[in-house]
Amino acid sequence: MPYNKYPYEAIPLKFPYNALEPYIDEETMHLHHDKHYQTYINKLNAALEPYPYLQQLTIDQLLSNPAVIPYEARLNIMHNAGGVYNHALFFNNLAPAGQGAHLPYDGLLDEINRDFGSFDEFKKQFNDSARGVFGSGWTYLARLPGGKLTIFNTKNQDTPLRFGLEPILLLDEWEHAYYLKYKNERDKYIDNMWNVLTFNE
Ligand code: MN3
Repeated sequence: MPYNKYPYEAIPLKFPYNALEPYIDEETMHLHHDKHYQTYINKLNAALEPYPYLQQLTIDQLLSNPAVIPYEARLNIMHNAGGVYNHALFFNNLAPAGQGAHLPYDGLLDEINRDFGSFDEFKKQFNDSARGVFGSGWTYLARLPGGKLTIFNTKNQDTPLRFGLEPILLLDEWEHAYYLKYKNERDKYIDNMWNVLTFNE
């Protein structure tokens, strides 16, 4: 993912805060982007401040190789770097309904058909996986080192990078992502998100 290095800054949304209505409301987008994501940015910068050599690494390098981080700082840096990374990717794979690529582009569609049978079957498996997230976490579509696609969940702010996987699409299942609008109806949020999830080549 093309992303800036330390000191990190929040990447602005590519669309107005109300552009995902009625699927995601404007207040949720403000809180999610300007407060939650920004807090991860602030905490990551603070956590990296004492470590000049870690500041030289990209966020992908940090997340792919936690062993380079001193043990006493590792959990905190991995949590906040994961929060920055996951949210940057998540906001980048959203677009207003009717804009952006809400269906996979040709090459990816071929891979999805190959590995899941069809796009509808892929969505069904992704939704099933998302419904299985217990507590706070994410559901990912990612590419394994051999090229095969896979769907899996991560806990808290974990990312697939340390397993050598290439992220393609992800869905935020933390309550802050949906609770204002959907309350306890997380399944409805998951279904509705297909109107605004977008595939980037
Ligand atoms: Mn979130």
